[in-house]
Formats: sequence, structure tokens, C-alpha cells
Amino acid sequence: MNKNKNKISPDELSEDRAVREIMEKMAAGDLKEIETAFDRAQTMKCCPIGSGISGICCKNCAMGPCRVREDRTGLCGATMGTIAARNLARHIAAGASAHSDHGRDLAHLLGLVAEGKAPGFKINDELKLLKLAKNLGISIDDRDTKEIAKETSKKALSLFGQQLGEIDLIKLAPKKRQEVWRKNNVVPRGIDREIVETMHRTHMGVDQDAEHILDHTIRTALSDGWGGSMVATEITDILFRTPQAVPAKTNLGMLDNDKVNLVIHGHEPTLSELIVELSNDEEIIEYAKSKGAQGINIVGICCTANEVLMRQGVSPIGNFLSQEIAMMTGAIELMVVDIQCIMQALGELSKRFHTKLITTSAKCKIPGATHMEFKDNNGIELAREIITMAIDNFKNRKEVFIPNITDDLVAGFSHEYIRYALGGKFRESFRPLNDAIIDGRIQGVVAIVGCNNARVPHDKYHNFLTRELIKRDYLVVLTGCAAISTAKCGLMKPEALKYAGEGLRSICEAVGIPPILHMGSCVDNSRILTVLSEVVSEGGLGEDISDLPVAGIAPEWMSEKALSIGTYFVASGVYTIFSGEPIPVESSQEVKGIITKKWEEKFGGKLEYVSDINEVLNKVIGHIQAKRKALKIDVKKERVLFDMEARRGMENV
Ligand code: SF4
Ligand code: MSK
Repeated sequence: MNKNKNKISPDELSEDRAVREIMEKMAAGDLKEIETAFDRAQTMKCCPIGSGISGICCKNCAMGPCRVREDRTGLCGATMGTIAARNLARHIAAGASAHSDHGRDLAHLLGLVAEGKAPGFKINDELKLLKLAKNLGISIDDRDTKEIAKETSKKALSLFGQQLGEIDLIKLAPKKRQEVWRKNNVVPRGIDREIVETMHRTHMGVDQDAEHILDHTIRTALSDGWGGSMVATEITDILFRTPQAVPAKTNLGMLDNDKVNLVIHGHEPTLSELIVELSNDEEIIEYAKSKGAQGINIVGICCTANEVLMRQGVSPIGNFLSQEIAMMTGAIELMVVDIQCIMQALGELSKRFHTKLITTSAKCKIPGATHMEFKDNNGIELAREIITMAIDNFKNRKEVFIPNITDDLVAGFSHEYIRYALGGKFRESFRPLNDAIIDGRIQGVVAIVGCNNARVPHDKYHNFLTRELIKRDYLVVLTGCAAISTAKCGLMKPEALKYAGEGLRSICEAVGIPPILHMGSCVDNSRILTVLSEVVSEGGLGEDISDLPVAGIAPEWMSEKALSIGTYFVASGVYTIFSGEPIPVESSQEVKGIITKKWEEKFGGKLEYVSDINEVLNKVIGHIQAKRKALKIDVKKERVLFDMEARRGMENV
């Protein structure tokens, strides 16, 4: 039994009322001895060396591990700066590889769909396919859609193995940004190539110049943001449709007492889309009824949830730190997981309940889970098998406790939808956003992204920053677990406009959007890059992303993917702050200097860790105001309302 359990009260551990209710219920009942990440964070101290707070550790060869400080090198003479840079580079390579491998699988699936070898999947957004094909330099004139899809898949896959030159999608960045990358020799040549080269450079005895290592890290992260992640987002839209505003509900209260609850968790949209689709099948619903349930309820956790939320309005019942808690409701018949951010603890935990845990990716097995592999061509049968298994498990339900807590939200803000919402069907454009930023009704745009971290009060930083920023007229865009966090606390619905400043509120009311925009899953941070590029090309806010009054924050980050995202934001010219837990280079002044000052000189963005959340807010606001000043838009302009005659006059100029 965990003697330290509940040393910290649920109120301090999580901002999510539903999560707190489960914690309280479990602490008082028979399941007291069950441990979650919240408990383990209290009993296991964070290693000060691994986190970079008190020295740095290198274990890149068998003469180590070497624990170094500023005054002591590793056995081979490696300095703290070199080791910190190498470690950070490897983290970022791992993050980039996760996103990119996800993108690779989608590119592969697109090819199979084009060849008719992936039953259940189809091309859903032809226009987006044509756009991607063009961006990849593929001729689309007078060609059959399937042929274009086949070639697009082939070309997208070739970006991974490309050895020389530049990956095509970087051309979507503003011209000036591309020049910055070329000047600094960081344009990715190929996605896999940059990741492999990071591993080589950081092997014992290769690249030992911290700045040189970190420049390559920039190139690796760019191969994620403008490469692997972008491929993943684009092809997901092509196969499952580009998101549009969609209302939904969130939190654990969306588990259903009377229906079979099936949770999809992880990051891949593929099998999950089929599961959602099949759950509406009359025959399946009848089968569920024959087993005593009123129907089937599909809900999600983490970014698989975000994927199916964005396109189908499926309820996200929680984010990263909710996964164990959700299982503890006793209401989940089956949890199907694919890749990334799935806690191993679920395997053991599932044995305490009737929940069946199913792994489906060829890349991921978890002790305690049943493995049922998804193979592109078995999707429909597998989805049916999994749903049937969930239905058959309904009879095994025991005690159930579902917190009666839900909230409304609106998601689905792809960059295409934002452009449409701003300009209307016939005049789709980012112009109204640029104008609102220029006249000061919107002060700037802040991306709040990333995970939960059990060492940080659950959801608290995401929600605090979002509230404070919209209050001051900053538009907030969110992805990943940050987005689910703010949805759960009621900030992602039109009613939340009452918390927004007057300027932001006036724009959101006119356009009909909430004050914070859910832009999707982790890989969909690439959508934010596209928005930034389009805002630059719309004009009036400088010539490069680094001129824009924007910033990025990962307030509760935990995964290596977050480090890759943060780095490609910086490489794209965006000031990015990590909070909660430090970036694991804290004790190396040299590396801290490189990722802040040096990167700012070279790329116009910097990566900084700031522990105090109020300071994060102040720094982001200070940065955005400095950008406004540089653009000479820091003085509030009066809005000029044109009548029809004045408009006609303008059109004739
Ligand atoms: Fe130690 Fe150098 Fe080996 Fe790292 S590479 S473990 S610093 S000897
Ligand atoms: S799921 S990477 S915990 S955002 Fe994308 Fe959430 Fe972070 Fe995973």
C-alpha cells in the first residue's frame, strides 16, 4: 500500500473536477492502494542530474555514465555544454522521429488507398490532395485522382529517405524564412537523414561543438514541423476530411452508464476512424442491445481523441493525466491504444477492473494488454472484432462511478476553416485577422501546446495562461493535451467570450468563433506553421514569421515530441517558452546561451525555460508588445468604417 498517498490534496493535484472526484472516491474506498502517476510523482523524486538541474549525465559510451558539472568534464574530456547539447539533440531527434514515423504511415496508407488495397479507407478531401500534390511538385492536370494520390504517396514517402537537396514543403514558409534557413545551412535534406545524422553526431567522439550540434538539431526539428508532421496532417485531412467547426462535449461525464464505453487513446486516426464509423452500424448497435446495453459510446483520450474530435465531434474525456483516472471509473469496457503517450501502468491497472486493454500498432505492445494488430487491409474486420469484444465485456461491469461533469466545446479549427470563418465562403482570407492585429483589437496570437506533466498541477498552467491571455485580447490557439485541458474548463465554447477582452470579443462575435481555437493533435502543430505563413503573406505584419506578434508556450510539457515542436517553432522564428519542468539543459550556461541568445540572432526565435507561470505570461506579453512596436502598430488605431461608396472608391484605385 502506498503510505504517502494523498499527501497532496486532489485540489492541488488537478484543476479537473472530474479527476478530483475520482481521486477522492478512490482514496476513501477499497481501491485506496491503487497508484496513479499523481501518486508516483509524490513518491518518486525527479533525478536532478537527468533533469539537468544539478549537473548533466552522459551515458553515450561504456566509460561512463559520466556525471559532469561546469568544473568537471566526462572521462573523454566532454564538457558540460557538449553533453547537454548532445542530450538535447537526442531528445529532439526522438520527438521528431515519433511525429515523422506517424506521417510516414499515413503517406504509406494513402498509396494503398489509391491502389484499392486498404478496405474501409478512401480519399475524402480531393481538393486538399490536389494542393498537397502541387506543393510536392506533382503535375495534376488531366490526371485521375487515384494516379495523383499514388504519386503523392510516393513523393511524400521519398521525403523521408531523401539524401540531398531540400524537402519540398519548406517552400511553404515565407521567402525570407527560407533564406534564413539557407544562410544558416539548416534546411532539412531528408527527414530520416537528419534524425540518423543526429544519432551519429552525438555518438561518442563525433560532433563536440555545442553550437554545431544544436544547429543540426534545428535542422532535425525543421524536418519534423515542415516535414513529417506536415505530411501527417495533410494526409490525415485528405483521408478523413479537413476539419471544420464542430460542437462536442468533453470530460469523464461523457462516459455512459447505460452504454458500452469504448475509449480510443494514443495518436493515430486510422483504425479509430473506422471504429467510430462502425459504432453507428445498426447491426452492431442491435448486438449491443442484445447484451443489455443501450448502445455504444466511443470516447477518446489524448491525441487520438483530438483527431476524431476534430472531424467527427467524438468526445475527448480527458488528456494525458486522465488516462488512468478514466479507467478507475470502472465504466470502460475496452480501451484501444495505438502509439505514443500511453502509460505502461494501464496494463496492470486494467487487471483491477473489467476493462480490456488492446494494443493495435505493430510498433507498440504493453504487458497486460491484448495485441490485435492493425495491418492497413484488416481495418474493418479488426474494428468490428474490437467493438464486439467491448460489447461482450459489458456484462462484466462491476461498480461504476462516473463523475457527472461535462462541458461544451467547439473544435475543428484547421487553417482552412479559420480562413473560411474569417472571410466567408467567397472571400476566404486571413485579412480580417491581420487587420484586427494591426488595429489592436487582437494584440497577438499565442499558441499553447503540449502535454500534462505529473509534476505540475494537472491543467492548471494551460488554463491560467489561456484565461489571462484572452482577457488581454490575445487570441489563443491550442493543440494536443493543452486543448483538451481548456475545453474541460469551459474556455472552448462561445459562452467563454465573456472572459475575453473587448477587442478579441468583438472579432470573435463578428466571425462566430470562440476566443480560443482548437487546432488539433500534436502533429497538427504544423497547422500553426501554415497559419503563420499565410498571415505573413497576407501582408501588413512584416515579411517573416519572426516579425509577427506571436509566441508559443508549452506550459506542462513532458514528451520529447514537445521539445521537437518547441524547436521547430523557434527555428521558424517564434519565441517559445517551456514551463513546468525544465528543459534538461538547465545547468549548462553555454547551451542555455545558445538556445536563447544565439538562436535568436540566427533564427529570430528563442527557446527558454521559465519556471514561474506569471513570469511566462509577462514575458510572452512583453515579447508580443515589442514586436508590435517594431511593426509600429503599438498605438491603438481608430477603426475606420467604410460605407459602400468608400469601398467602391478603394476598388477603383
Ligand atoms: Fe563519459 Fe565521454 Fe563516454 Fe560520455 S562519451 S559517457 S562523457 S566518456
Ligand atoms: S498526447 S505528446 S501528452 S500533448 Fe499528443 Fe498530450 Fe503531449 Fe502526448
